[in-house]
Amino acid sequence: MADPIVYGPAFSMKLRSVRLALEWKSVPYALRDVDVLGGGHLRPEHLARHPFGKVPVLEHDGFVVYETQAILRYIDDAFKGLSLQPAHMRSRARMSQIMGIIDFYCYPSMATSIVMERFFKPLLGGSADENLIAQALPQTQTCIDVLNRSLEASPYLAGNSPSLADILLVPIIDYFRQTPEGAHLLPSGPNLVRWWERISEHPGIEKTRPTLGG
Ligand SMILES: N[C@@H](CCC(=O)N[C@@H](CS)C(=O)NCC(=O)O)C(=O)O
Repeated sequence: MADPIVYGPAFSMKLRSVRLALEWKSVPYALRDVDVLGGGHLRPEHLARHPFGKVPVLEHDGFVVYETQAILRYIDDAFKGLSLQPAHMRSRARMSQIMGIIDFYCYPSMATSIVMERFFKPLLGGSADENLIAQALPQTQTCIDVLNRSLEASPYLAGNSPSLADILLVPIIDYFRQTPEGAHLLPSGPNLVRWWERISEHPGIEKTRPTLGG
């Protein structure tokens, strides 16, 4: 079987989660850049892979799948090694719940409104929309509180070992912690801070860390 191919730019948070799942499972893969900033995600060859013109996309032996949660579950099911989904149905339900929380509440506030405005917009020559950032703060705080509570009883979001929920969260926290809002708000979630220190020891984190503006 051919190695899987991951399509998308290294700076994408969701693409990084896909790479992290492959790194965690020690699966070799090829990374094919899609020039999102230059409109490459809207060209016919990429729209054939992802009709909504987004990244990431995974291709494995002729099988093409998009939507990060689906890709992550496929990776865990398709490749041997460390399991990234808890065996017990309630822990698995908790993992799915947290993945939903990350995508629907944390990503829009912490990533789209804060990380994009603080990091990506200035890199592209714009300036941060302070109103948008201010509006995102209450939901960001709720995300920190909910994630912090999930980490009260166990070292990882859905149990004693890292799961797909942790892998979905890592890229958001890695950018967010470097923003002024992250530096200010993250200490209100001490379990989350300890989680970051613990999980960031995995070599895959450094290996997949994007270089911005370099
Ligand atoms: N629901 C999709 C969302 C994918 C998504 O929004 N990807 C962003 C990058 S992280 C993207 O493609 N942005 C380009 C654009 O929206 O034009 C998933 O979870 O995979």
